Amino acid sequence: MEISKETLMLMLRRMWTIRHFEEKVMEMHSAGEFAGGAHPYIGEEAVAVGACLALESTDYIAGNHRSHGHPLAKGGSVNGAMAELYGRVGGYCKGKGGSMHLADFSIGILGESGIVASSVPVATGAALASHIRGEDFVSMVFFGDGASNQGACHESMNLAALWKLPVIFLCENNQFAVTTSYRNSVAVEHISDRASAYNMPGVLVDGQDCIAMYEATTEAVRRARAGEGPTLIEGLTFRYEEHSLGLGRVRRGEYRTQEEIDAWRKRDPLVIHTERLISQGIATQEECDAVSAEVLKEVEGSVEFARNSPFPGPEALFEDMWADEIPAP
Ligand SMILES: Cc1ncc(C[n+]2csc(CCOP(=O)(O)OP(=O)(O)O)c2C)c(N)n1
Repeated sequence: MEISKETLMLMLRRMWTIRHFEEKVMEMHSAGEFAGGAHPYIGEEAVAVGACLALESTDYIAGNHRSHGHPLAKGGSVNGAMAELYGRVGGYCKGKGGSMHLADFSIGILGESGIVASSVPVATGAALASHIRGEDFVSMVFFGDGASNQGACHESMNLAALWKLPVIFLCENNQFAVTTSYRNSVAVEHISDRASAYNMPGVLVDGQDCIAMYEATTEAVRRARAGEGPTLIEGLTFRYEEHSLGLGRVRRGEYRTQEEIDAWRKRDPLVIHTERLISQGIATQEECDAVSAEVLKEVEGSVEFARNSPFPGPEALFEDMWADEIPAP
């Protein structure tokens, strides 16, 4: 597939945005600047970026508890993401959602949920809305290997396949649900094999390779828009950090070895993409370094933005709690 230099450089920029953002979040969380859970996405950047760049801004995404990277991959505001984690009014949800609730409908980000697999039916419902209204948008949902065992996931896949809904089921197989390996909890060899039960394509993709993710998602988007129905994509990847900030590293040796972590770190998505850009003469090392430096400044600026944004006041308690009344047809 022919991919423009602009898109290839945007992949690099968005992956660096997520990497720097997550590193800053870890630093600021351990410094006690904000409280609450946060699930680092470091190591999985190519999955979100490759997939989201295959979408239009009018397409929808939904995520899960590990979703800082998804809105950033879709071009969402870095300031808004950081301020939301800080619980400030400048955040995506005016500081009332936090790390697991980054929603921005203006660019198709439906939001996330900490209830494992619960966004899968939400994205399927959005695809149903597109189908019923005769609209052109597709929806895509990110969920983990652990979530792929949940009933809501299978119910959604079945109906989506039956009704040929324009939805993409994107399983980010980072291989562990907290400390449980998918090899001990999933009956098939690959999560993508589950697609055959629902008569839809199941595609196993190297989740460290942004271009491979982009190509697989582009085909799934084409199918969805053509009315051919859903696709299950499995991006095989690895989470570098522990399940959640604040859990500590005490259990690391119990469920994955240092050798395994080191081996996956060698297949870092940013390194793979940068080396490819340089070896194919698309960009120089200096150009790639400049992208990283620019993004780092933006992320550092987002911390200042968050610190300077106020906490929501009690008067905002009931704002945005109910939908506007829907006019009768
Ligand atoms: C319905 C439900 N069950 C259990 C939990 C507790 N929990 C939070 S994250 C998680 C693991 C999810 O693993 P996976 O879907 O593979 O995503 P990952 O964390 O690996 O990205 C669990 C069990 C929950 N939040 N919701």
